[in-house]
Amino acid sequence: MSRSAPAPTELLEIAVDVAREAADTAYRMRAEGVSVAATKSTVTDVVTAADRAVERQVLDALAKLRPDDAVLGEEYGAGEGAGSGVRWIVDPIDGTVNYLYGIPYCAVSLAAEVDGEVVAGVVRNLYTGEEWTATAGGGAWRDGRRLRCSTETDLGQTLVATGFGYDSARRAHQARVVAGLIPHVRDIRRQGAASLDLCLAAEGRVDAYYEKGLAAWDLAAGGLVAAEAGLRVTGLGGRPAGPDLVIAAPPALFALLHDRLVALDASGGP
Ligand code: LIP
Repeated sequence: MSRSAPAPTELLEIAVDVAREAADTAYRMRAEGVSVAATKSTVTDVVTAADRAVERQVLDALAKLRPDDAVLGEEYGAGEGAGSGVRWIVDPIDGTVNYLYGIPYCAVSLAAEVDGEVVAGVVRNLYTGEEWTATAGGGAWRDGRRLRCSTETDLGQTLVATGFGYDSARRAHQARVVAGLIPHVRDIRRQGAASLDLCLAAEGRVDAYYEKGLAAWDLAAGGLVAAEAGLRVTGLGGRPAGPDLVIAAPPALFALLHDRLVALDASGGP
């Protein structure tokens, strides 16, 4: 642990204050009207002026509060900081397509890493105000209530959240994977924001989640919330959760879902 790093609870307080301000900005900008400012990896991988403005607001706030910290954001990339050992990871609007269409399932996601380990995180639905928080070892919480994941043990009764990438070849592979999975589970939910999917899994509003292609900013805060609520959050085959695959499942379901996803080559494809 870095000598100068504050306690996770102190970092969480900063994250919550900054995320609330950012969510207010995102909501206000949506109400004023939103349009596509640019596209990234494909023509459906959109960015709005709000994505950029909200991330700028977060980065400016953190620079004032913690000037020596490093940052990593979806829109402005990495900033090295001055060796504090703390790195902030921000997705200014997770669920950008939902945001563009006015679907109320999008969030500000902000996490703090100390020496490479995520120790604090907040995910705030910018429409509903639902706010999930977690600190490493301190549990996962929503609006003051401690969260515990699903206790489901039967894969056939499992509600599974997932998502798809922006590249058409990857989507074709992901469609084959979900087609192979759906006969073996209760149902699938594709809601469009990984950070929120992970938080819903943290409180059993879905039983499990998996997705290929997540970036660090999609995963950092929601992954801590899910893990602190009792879910196993990993990749496949003992690898850590990351772009190849993220699976978040309760211990009683993990092996059943993991092995089914391995058989379906869920971490493979383009
Ligand atoms: C989104 C993820 C979601 C995934 C979408 C998209 P974005 O992030 O949160 O899980 O399925 O394709 O990547 O692009 O809205 O920040």
